[in-house]
Amino acid sequence: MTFEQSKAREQAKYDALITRKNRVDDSFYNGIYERYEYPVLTREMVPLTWRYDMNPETNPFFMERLGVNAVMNSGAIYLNGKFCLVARIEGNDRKSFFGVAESDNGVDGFVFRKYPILLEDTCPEETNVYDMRLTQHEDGWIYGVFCSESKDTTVNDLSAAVAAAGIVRTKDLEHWERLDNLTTLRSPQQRNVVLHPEFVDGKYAFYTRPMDDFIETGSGGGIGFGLCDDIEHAVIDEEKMTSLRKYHTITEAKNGAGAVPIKTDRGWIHIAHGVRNTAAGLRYVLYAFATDLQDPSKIIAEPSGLLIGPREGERVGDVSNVVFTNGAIVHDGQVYIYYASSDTRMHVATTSMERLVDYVFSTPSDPGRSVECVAQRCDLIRRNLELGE
Ligand code: M1P
Repeated sequence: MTFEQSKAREQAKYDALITRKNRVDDSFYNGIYERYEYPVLTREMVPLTWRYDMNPETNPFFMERLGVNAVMNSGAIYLNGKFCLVARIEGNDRKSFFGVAESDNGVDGFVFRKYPILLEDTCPEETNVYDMRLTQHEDGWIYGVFCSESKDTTVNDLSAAVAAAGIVRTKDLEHWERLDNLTTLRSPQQRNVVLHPEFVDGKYAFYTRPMDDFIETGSGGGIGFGLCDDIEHAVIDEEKMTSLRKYHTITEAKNGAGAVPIKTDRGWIHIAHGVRNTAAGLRYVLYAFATDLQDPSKIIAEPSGLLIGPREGERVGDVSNVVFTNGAIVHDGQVYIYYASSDTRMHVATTSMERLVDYVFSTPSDPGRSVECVAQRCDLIRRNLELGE
């Protein structure tokens, strides 16, 4: 095949993907949310200009020169009439970066802007960046909080790394100002940090994830919460605990804040991830909980178990058996939960605010032991049978 033929064929495939209509997957039902037939973003939806050298003289075989391995964990925001995702794009070189993809309806038609985001190079030791959470803060800025990863030079281990929370801000997702990384005085590492959209006691409030180590959270008990005065030089001293890791639950190994909390009349709804260990490795699922409107660190509802788990093709990818979210959008009473599967591609699940509130506040919580879980289920069955079912 000639250069021109290969280019035309790949361009046609790309065009077909970005114009493909997405449909609710009717084979799945739980009443809580809808799943969709196709992912909303995949590596094939990264523009050809980001991957190929389009010049036949310097690229006679029309080869990918800078390939993309995965498009995943995306921050999400509704801005200027568009559903915007700030996706984590992982190059074949394992380095991640961010790119803005926009859609008119939130379920299909996501197209990347012309260029990825080129962050200010303010941290010479930073090797990798990923998983940006986007917060439309009441101070008027849109903040992006992401993982800033550097090599751990204090130990003699080539793969040892240190995770910190990087912070940027913007008004248009086009021009970004980099602020100081978050400092947490009592936690050596941080990942999965989320900025709360409102001031709490007049301060900026962050959900944190204290960790002793890059992979293991160690003594970190779950999702933390801390306040800071100055967002430009953010320092958190005390981190209170909110959603805890618990023995024999979906959060036993670790958990982490995901989407920016959603404000409802009854409380802040959080969609986070929980991790447990299995013989096949770590399993990541999404779960939800609610915190108090006045004290967003205080848990007021904890529906039992997982909200979204990896299913069918979602189970397989670069890091299999994983679903992960770092963004949701509420628009016109509908909730769009963006989640990645197996660190490979992005999906959406949709629900309504009404249904999400009902799920979070009316689903029973986990009693913690099999015998009590069976009693809980028998009670449900008895009530159904009494209805004549
Ligand atoms: O590989 C699964 C996820 O692992 C990390 O999450 P956590 O910090 O909770 O282990 C993140 O690096 C995330 O990017 C990744 O999807």
